[in-house]
Amino acid sequence: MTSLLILNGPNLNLLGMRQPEIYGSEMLADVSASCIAHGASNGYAVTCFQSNHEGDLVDTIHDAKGTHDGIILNAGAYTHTSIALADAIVGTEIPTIELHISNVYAREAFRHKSYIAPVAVGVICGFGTAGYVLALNAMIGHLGAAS
Ligand code: CA2
Repeated sequence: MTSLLILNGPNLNLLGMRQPEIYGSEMLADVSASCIAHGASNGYAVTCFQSNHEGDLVDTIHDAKGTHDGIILNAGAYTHTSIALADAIVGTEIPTIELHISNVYAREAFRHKSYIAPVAVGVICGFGTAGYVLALNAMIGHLGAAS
């Protein structure tokens, strides 16, 4: 079965607990459950992982090689700073979609820079937590088109 990894970076464990005007009121566990159910109903295995630590995220991308066929990555603030995450995506050659809950281009200028976007298949942002399922559908379409 094709396997997809949803990887969430720093502070996304706070989803649903703070700043609902930006990030909505859904908890990360509920978003993850919806993604797993959506994957299952389309014949895909979905695994979700969150870490606040850059190195853990790098390790998880490395470990995804040979296990997962695509990655949906909301790298949080590391999107705007992390060459290490970009290098991990390039190094593993796993198709990756960059995802953001908020429209980062309607926010502070420092959120307009992404180290992930140039090495990603594409970017989805600004659709709230619904973006996770949008990204899953995009990855399913991308992998289907590639095979
Ligand atoms: O919009 C997104 O998904 C972001 O990746 C979220 C990051 C932010 O640094 C990026 O620029 C855009 C921040 C994640 C913080 O998540 C929270 C969720 C609820 C309450 C507080 C923080």
